[in-house]
Amino acid sequence: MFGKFGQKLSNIFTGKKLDNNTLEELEELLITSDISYDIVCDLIEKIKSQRFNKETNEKDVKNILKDELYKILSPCEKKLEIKDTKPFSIIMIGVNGSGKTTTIGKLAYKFASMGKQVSVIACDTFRISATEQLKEWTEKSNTNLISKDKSDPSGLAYDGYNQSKSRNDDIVMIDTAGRLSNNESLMAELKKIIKTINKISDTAPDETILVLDGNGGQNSIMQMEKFSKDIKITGIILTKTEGSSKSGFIISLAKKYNTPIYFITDGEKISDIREFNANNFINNLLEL
Ligand SMILES: Nc1nc2c(ncn2[C@@H]2O[C@H](COP(=O)(O)OP(=O)(O)OP(=O)(O)O)[C@@H](O)[C@H]2O)c(=O)[nH]1
Ligand SMILES: [Mg+2]
Repeated sequence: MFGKFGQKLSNIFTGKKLDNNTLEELEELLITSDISYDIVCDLIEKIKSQRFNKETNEKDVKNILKDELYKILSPCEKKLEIKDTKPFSIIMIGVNGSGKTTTIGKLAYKFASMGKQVSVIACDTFRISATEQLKEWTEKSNTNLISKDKSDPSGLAYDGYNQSKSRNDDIVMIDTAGRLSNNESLMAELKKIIKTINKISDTAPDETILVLDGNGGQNSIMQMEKFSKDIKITGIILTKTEGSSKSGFIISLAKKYNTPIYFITDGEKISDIREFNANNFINNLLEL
């Protein structure tokens, strides 16, 4: 069974010779599928170079599209590997509301279910309810919350990291306040948190993960650009992917940055998180 995209594709490609008209129709179809325009142009060029003036059916085109997208995306399909460094430290960064705290909650649960000992440091001291929100998640996953009212985020990160170390935790995750990358003082604060824990351990933070809203479109591309100017981002988590948007922007990000995409999340429940799979993502994107 084809999804909508597959059906439309078979309407365009009827086994006739591929000409400019069919290519134009394909371009329009690809643009509606949430793939960024730069990538659409590349895909059209690829199909043109392989099939122009040749009899072409929907299956030929589908295979080229899948292959080309897979070439771009598959290098980003990497597992988040928890190394033996104790504690293995993960900091989550991103704009307001992208899903950092919720994702930390889900990961704490996931790691705890794998038998790991986990602490979470509530470094979003900016929003009063943020610690409360994290507390609920750590209670659900039976993991340890480290928080301190009215403390400054980097001081708390420092103390929290040390506490986690003395508990002999396997993993420590650091939640941070949402911030726009053009807010210089908040960006400076983020850099300070990172620098501070790096004073305790050379490898810390072991992972710096940018959490991106899957519905963010071009805006998410800009966020990656801006955050990575100041901070070395080692991975991406894509949230809210169960919605109508298919997060096609991630193809452009993969092409430009090659950053691992560790997880996607698709709901608000604790188990709504899965490892990123390039094949599944492409099938969903192309509605195949
Ligand atoms: N539908 C859906 N909602 C999600 C998902 N992940 C997070 N959310 C929701 O998105 C909203 C924001 O999530 P938070 O985890 O608070 O986001 P945040 O990045 O910590 O936000 P700030 O701390 O304010 O920057 C909440 O209502 C979450 O329940 C997801 O995968 N799917
Ligand atoms: Mg938060």
